[in-house]
Amino acid sequence: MSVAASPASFSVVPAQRGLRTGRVEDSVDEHVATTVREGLTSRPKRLPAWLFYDADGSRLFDAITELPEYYLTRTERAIFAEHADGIVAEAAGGARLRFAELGAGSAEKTRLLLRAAVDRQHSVVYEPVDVSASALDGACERIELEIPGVTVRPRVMDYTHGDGERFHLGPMGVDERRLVIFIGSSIGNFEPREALRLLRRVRAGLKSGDGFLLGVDLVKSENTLLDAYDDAAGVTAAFNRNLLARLNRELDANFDPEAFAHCALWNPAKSRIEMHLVSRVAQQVSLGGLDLAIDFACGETIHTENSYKYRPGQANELLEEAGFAPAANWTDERGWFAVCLGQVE
Ligand code: AVI
Repeated sequence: MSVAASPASFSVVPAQRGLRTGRVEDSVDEHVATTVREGLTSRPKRLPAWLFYDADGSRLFDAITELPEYYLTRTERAIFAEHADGIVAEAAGGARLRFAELGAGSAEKTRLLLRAAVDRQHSVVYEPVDVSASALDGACERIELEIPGVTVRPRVMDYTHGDGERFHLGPMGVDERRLVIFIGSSIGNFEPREALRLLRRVRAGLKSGDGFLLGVDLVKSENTLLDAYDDAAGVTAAFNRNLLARLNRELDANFDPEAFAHCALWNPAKSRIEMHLVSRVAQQVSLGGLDLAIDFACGETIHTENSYKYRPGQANELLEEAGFAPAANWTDERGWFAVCLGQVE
């Protein structure tokens, strides 16, 4: 276990939109409210990782991806830089390809694939899928400007929920194949059962020849993994604690984020990095927006994230279980990260 004992040296600069100024938000998001009530009244206490990503949390995550210890982003980017042409050729199999990406993000790594597709077929349709329309806005405009030949068709959709429901992305040309991209080790933040359910839903909305490109972080030395989730500059600690600051802003809570230590630990039995917030003292916290008071014992934790690490071959097993035929894998020379292509037969 590694606990960051000192306060984070990385602080959040309030976003420029006038909303994140420390005052309580005007209205309470019901989904956030229900989730937080459930999570903080259960034992052990837990909060889901999606709560990290408010405006401040998203900026902190972008900062994490640049950290020397956080090898994931740059390793996956290097795989794409080296193999984009091969990935596109393998997925296209002679047809025209169009891309759908789960989670919009900055699409920084996807650009490498889009460029390779434009080189190959002159133009390409890119469909970023996200629950948040605002997350899609900026990224889309920039890509069309930066890569002539790319047409962006954003889709606002909650791809993480909707048990049993089909995942519909709309019609395509006769000679087109769709490649659904889910990269950045995002699958690692899903429980194994949820991951399988998500892939099955996506598979149900695809046709023969379409593909799924999955980026997974692989098991490696415990120290390397722990450093990636407990960096020296304290950015990951700030990311973890921002969750409490978010509850202060949105739910009128009075958490003192520094009264909680950031803890990252490797759980070998579950093959996952866990993040927790550990109460440094016995304390009571009130959440005015929920009319709720929560007691914490000294050392009691809130479990905030799981990040599953795959062993080689495991992503292909997942693809197969979801109904895709494993078609190709690309990895880096250290074997730290894998990009796996599954196809619908
Ligand atoms: C977004 N996700 C893949 C990141 C991860 O590595 O699990 C989130 C993260 N948590 C701490 N650092 C980064």
